[in-house]
Amino acid sequence: MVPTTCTDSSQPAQGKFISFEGTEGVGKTTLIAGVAKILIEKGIDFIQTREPGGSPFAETLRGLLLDPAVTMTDDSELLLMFSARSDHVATVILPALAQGKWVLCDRFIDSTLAYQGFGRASGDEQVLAKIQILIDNFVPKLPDTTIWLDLPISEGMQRAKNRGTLDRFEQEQIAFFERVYQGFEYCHRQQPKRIQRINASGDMAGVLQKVLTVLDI
Ligand code: Z5A
Repeated sequence: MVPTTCTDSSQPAQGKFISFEGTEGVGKTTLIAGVAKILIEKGIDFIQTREPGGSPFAETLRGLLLDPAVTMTDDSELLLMFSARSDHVATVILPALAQGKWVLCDRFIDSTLAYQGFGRASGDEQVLAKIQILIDNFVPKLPDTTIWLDLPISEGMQRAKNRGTLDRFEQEQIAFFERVYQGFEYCHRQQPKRIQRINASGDMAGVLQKVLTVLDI
């Protein structure tokens, strides 16, 4: 997916970078569509994008990263995530923000800490330190706000269970996703101001309302 755009040239520059995070099936895609609808109603310029992916090069890497037929080492996976991210940030996110647009991004750096740092490496301090070095050196802009959709693993899996072929991550066992959840808890503890924890249980309208309140729109 290359980002979709909504343009209203009358808007003053007020770009905001918002990422949406959570374990599998928490409702990020559905929620981002709800936020996008409100931004259109309010005439706020935005782009909608995702990781891994969001630029032509990064989408190519996404194909590799999610392909269940591809095997790679944990370090290779981590570096590919950052290679994709570097291109996405430079060619899509920063230009949009510079034009005053809001950026709605489905997953960003916290997914790397959660999936590669905890899902793959159980929170190993050396791996977390490696990830932090990559963030410090290759991510010039952190999200202004991150929405962490907090939902029990079993509920997310229940929501997502009707999908067809499972990708490379979805094939993991439940223990992997439990560690990923701990990873998001870790991220929230580290940066409680940026990362807003939203209870994602309950109907979509209720979850959307909580998020709109946090984003003040
Ligand atoms: N990954 C990584 O390892 N490291 C990184 O740095 C990054 C990513 C950036 C990308 O997968 C994979 O890459 C991801 C982590 C890894 N792997 N996993 N697992 P993706 O982007 O293709 O998929 P995803 O991010 O996991 O999203 P998802 O599973 O497709 O789910 P979602 O977008 O959060 O949920 P949804 O599609 O909006 O909703 C799922 C279903 O629930 C759907 O039928 C909805 O209608 C329903 N739904 C949504 N909200 C509700 C409510 N409130 N109630 C009831 N039902 C609901």
